[in-house]
Amino acid sequence: METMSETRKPVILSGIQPSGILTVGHLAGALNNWVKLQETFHCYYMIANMHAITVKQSPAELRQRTLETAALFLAVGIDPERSLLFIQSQVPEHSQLAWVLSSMTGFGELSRMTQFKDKSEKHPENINAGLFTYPILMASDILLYQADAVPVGEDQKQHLELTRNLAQRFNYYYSDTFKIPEPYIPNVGSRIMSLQEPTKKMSKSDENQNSLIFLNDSNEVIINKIKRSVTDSEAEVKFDETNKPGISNLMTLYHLATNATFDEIEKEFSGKGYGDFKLAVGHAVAEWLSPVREKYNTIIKDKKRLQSILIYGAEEAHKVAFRTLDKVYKKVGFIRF
Ligand code: ATP
Ligand code: LTN
Repeated sequence: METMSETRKPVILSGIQPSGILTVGHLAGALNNWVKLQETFHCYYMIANMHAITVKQSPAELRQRTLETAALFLAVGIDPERSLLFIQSQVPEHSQLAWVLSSMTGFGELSRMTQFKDKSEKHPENINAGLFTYPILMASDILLYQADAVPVGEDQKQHLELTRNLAQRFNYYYSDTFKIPEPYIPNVGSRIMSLQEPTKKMSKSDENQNSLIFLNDSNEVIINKIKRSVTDSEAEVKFDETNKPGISNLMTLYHLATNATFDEIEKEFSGKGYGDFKLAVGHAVAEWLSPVREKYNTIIKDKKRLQSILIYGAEEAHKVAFRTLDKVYKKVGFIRF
């Protein structure tokens, strides 16, 4: 593999927390896009396990989820020959840069972050400092690799704006050091909603497993979850996100699985009941996800290969991250012998 530093391809960095198994929402809204970006960018794809512990995690589960997340990245088509896949905690520069940046971040700035407010409300028993300074660690993730663009969902745009502000502040105060990253919000991509509360995003930390389609769910489980999904009391298959969020969500899934347009779906199921429609969606989604699950099952069994991909990723990431951190340390006046 050519090393990142030897080429001039623009750099992409993104990450997902291993706080649960990845869902079909991640595939539709992030991973499919990550796979495509490999064609034009140098991609760093990170498992954000340090971010994950800002919410209480069981250590054994976190270890397991970290490997599962890596295996799912590979199963959907992240290619370790072209992209660097690594675990955040294995590259120490992330927390080192975060400390420097934290001395340049205002308490007021962090207090305005809506994700902090949301997560504090969701976990009132554990409003910790890590949850508060979370966006600084995220800024470090991005700035260490001089990323040109960061593919993120809407919910992360505010963190990216803070990242840009911190980079500009550092560059202005010391001298040009960091590239100012742009948000990369894909124009194609879909938001998949919870199967049980279709006005809410499908979210891997949802406690109700029936709301989620995991990327490694069996066909039978997928079909059953979709059969039991919440819909409205009418009987018309029609795309209307406001009045028919459940059916619209199933139509989005059917569209993603089969490529059929919403018009075609409406025609195909006109006059048929929701039962028939749900069954068709269940089968289509099962068929769509089967190859991912099969690849995942093979990859997760070969722990040695998985480990060596992750070790290689961390070593290469470290080389790039170290160069940036070294400059930062020099500029802030940390003595080096
Ligand atoms: P958590 O529940 O652990 O807070 P999450 O499941 O909401 O997390 P993230 O890990 O924050 O998901 O998501 C990572 C990326 O995947 C984001 O960029 C987001 O846009 C995308 N994504 C997550 N869930 C969905 C979804 N339901 N539909 C579309 N995109 C999604
Ligand atoms: N906060 C992000 C995950 C994340 C990330 C990053 C995304 C951590 N570090 C750097 C992009 C770039 C989330 O919860 N989706």
